[in-house]
Amino acid sequence: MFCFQCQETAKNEGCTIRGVCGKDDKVANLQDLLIYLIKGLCLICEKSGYSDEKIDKFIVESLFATITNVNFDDSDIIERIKKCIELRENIKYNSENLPDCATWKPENDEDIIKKAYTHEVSVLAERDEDKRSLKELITYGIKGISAYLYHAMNLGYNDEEIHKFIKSTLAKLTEDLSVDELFNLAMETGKYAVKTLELLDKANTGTYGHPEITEVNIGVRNRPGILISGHDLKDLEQLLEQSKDKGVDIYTHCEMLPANYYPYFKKYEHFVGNYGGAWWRQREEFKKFNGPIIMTTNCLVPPDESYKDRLYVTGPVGYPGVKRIPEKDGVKDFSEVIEHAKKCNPPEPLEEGKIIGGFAHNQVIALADKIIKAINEGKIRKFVVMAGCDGRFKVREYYTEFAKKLPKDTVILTCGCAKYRFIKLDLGDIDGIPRVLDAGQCNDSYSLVKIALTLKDVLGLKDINELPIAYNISWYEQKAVAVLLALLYLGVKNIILGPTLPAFLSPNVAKVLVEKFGISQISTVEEDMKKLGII
Ligand code: FS2
Ligand code: SF4
Repeated sequence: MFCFQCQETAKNEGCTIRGVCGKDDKVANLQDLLIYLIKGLCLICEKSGYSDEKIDKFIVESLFATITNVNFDDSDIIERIKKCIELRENIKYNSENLPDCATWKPENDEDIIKKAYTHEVSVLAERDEDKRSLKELITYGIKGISAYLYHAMNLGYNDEEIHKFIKSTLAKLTEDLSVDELFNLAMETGKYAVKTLELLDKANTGTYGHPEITEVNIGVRNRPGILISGHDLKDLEQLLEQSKDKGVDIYTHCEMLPANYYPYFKKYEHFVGNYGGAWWRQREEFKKFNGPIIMTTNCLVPPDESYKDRLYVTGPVGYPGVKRIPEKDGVKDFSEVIEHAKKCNPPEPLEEGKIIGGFAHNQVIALADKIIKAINEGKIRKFVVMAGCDGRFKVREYYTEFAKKLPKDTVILTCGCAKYRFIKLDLGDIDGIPRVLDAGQCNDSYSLVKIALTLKDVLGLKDINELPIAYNISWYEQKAVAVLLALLYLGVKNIILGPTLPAFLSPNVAKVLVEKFGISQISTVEEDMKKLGII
């Protein structure tokens, strides 16, 4: 296996024996084969002009399944590979002069496994280091776009143009493009990341209303509970509806926390609040929760035997031996989970208190007058975007220290699980405006873009880089790659990225990003504050 798609990749070079995430070589190789064949499927769609919603949905969900911490189940990936070939074979196409990725057919599962272990389906099949780097940057950006689009589609929002972009771009990756062509395609990926984030924002707010300032309880009640993690709001809606008046409580975990900010979900009396912190603490926290846990998307950590039988997966998520929520025509059946919860003890308390959030674009724009006044009076000197992902490595303590040391006339804009490094600190407020404004999940990154663009207009600025906003972004998985490409597409410069630059950036590609966009890696808190003009 060779995988270097996430920030925790071994030695910041690549996982070659087993993933730091827990993915074994069989699953990693099967995921490579799945992507190889999806590219072939896209090529055939392009060449034949064939298009159908089933294929679009399949591509998006399968790419999502290959994102870090989503799917660890080899049999699930094998089924997707078979489906990919079946969909392809239903299209009438001329196989002459087509590459292997568009024509290869297995006889049985053994053939699939054998093929997955071949060099030609691996990331390393591209020998040119710079082309490989750009191809993977694009592929990971498209994985992120697919995840965002998947959620929007679940809520009945879709955009044909985004599917077209995904298919045409993945098809192009089978050709021998120049470094310049690939670079342009990476920028184009950023454009579609913005478009997809905007669509998802429309889907979420159109369905559940605009997030509003909310105090989220982080303690527990004394009834059995169900913990729901990941990002899918539709899953949460169905769970809340099916579990009301059943004597169980519902708690969010990690990236599901921002669901508490939506007006729509507040009507459920048994929707109690949030339990625990960022994804990487789940082994210790799930043990103490005592009740069933549902993973709707990433980040899943390979479960401990002590709670594996309380774990349920759905959508693109998979883990061998873990129960899947039954689904028919888009309706999920949570009855088994609810019955399971009734037999469990209430959750053990981890902490008490509240998290304040709900500062998505609509809420922040509603506070615009107050914010502009504070800026004009010099009470707010700078906003610092500290958004993205959290991770296991100790080096991420940097983000807690950074937040603590920020001068009192600065405000943090956050979203994603990166917030868990500082959201529970008491950083105070500026004239009633909290110093940490949480816009939501990483899926809500569009909110931060919209806030920046609105401020730019209100302040009468020409360039997004003239705003008093500094960017200190932490990344982990491929949705963050899509968000980074979106920011670059919007022309945001001088982003500090950490805790490390992606291993998949070759020295030459990294150099171009540094020269063109001023991207740099985190160093020390003091140095970075100086670099960002904060101190
Ligand atoms: Fe955090 Fe993990 Fe949100 Fe990422 S829960 S790192 O996949 O999607 O952000
Ligand atoms: Fe390694 Fe990350 Fe790939 Fe997992 S997803 S195998 S940790 S690079």
